[in-house]
Amino acid sequence: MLLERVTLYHLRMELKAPFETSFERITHRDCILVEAAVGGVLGYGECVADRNPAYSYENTGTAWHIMEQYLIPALWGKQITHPAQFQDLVQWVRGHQMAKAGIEMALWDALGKKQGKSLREMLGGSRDRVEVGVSIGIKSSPQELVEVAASYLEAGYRRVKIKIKPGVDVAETQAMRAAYPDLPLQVDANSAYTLETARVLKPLDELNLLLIEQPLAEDDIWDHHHLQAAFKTPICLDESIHNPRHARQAIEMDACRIINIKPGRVGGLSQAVIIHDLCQEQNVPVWCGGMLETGVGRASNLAVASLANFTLPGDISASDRYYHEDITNETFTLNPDSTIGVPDKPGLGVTIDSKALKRVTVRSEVYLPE
Ligand code: OSB
Ligand code: MG
Repeated sequence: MLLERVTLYHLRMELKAPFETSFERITHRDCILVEAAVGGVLGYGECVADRNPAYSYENTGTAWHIMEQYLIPALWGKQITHPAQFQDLVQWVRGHQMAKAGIEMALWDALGKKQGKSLREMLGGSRDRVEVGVSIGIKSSPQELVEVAASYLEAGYRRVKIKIKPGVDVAETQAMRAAYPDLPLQVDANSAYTLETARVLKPLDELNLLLIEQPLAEDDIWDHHHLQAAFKTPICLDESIHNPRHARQAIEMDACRIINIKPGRVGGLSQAVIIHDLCQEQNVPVWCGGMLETGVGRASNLAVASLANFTLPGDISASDRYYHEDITNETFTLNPDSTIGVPDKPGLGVTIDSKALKRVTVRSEVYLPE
């Protein structure tokens, strides 16, 4: 099948509540929706690069540029038989994993629709519902954090992740543990510490946490090895893992005992599956991270999280946790057992609400074969 047309949409969507991490506080979330016309069907992909180059060096501006100048042109005139083939065509483009992943997702959706197969089927997922949790941003006090967590527990979430940063870490996590002694709980520092400053986190080791996510710098797998040696709680890497080789080396170094897989961060769903498989061989559990996705990226995350070695709950909350109005007609709701159903319709299994899309689009551009 040939690629016939690509439309990029830069979206800006207001969050229901501000989301604060160690690196920024956002009230709106930006992303790029990729619409690819392939063999007469439309496939959609979500590029998770944010407005600021803070979580990653990529942002909506760089991703748009890389897609427009390199990734889309690489596909014109090429027979596309499998989405993973895209990786061979763009392998020469260094980095820019989120840009690549956005295009690849649209190809999976289009080919799934053509073949009448759901993304879960195409990826080899083994479950029809996946366990999920909620990721809670930094709050102004431990009490407020505990209250916000209470509302999510009330809504049915059975696993909570809290964001931490220097000065907003031990007291907050202790307050959560005191309020909820048996709650599956984990923390995420988004690279805010160094090996030296991370010493203050030692009391967390007594709180029976599921994991400590990405305490140190993205490009510092080795110091995570030193930190893991000092902690009994598993270290989990997020920002540090950009490809299967990083995952293999981090495991070999004992820099982490769990890996957070975000298809956007590793260059696409095909790469996420490779990392999943190599972790499975090494008995390293994985879970699906989130980037505050719209219904498009959420559908994709649910499909990938249905693979067998995604044994920890994902940061894949219900649609109503994020936006007043999503861009898909389908919304994802939380089941009473803290799971969300995996879409079973062809491709991603979602349809676009074109009016909603129009309301949140700040720029769009159509690209045709050269
Ligand atoms: O580090 O996991 C992260 C959101 C934006 C950027 C980075 C992260 C996050 C989250 C949100 O934790 C998870 C979600 O989508 O619910
Ligand atoms: Mg993280």
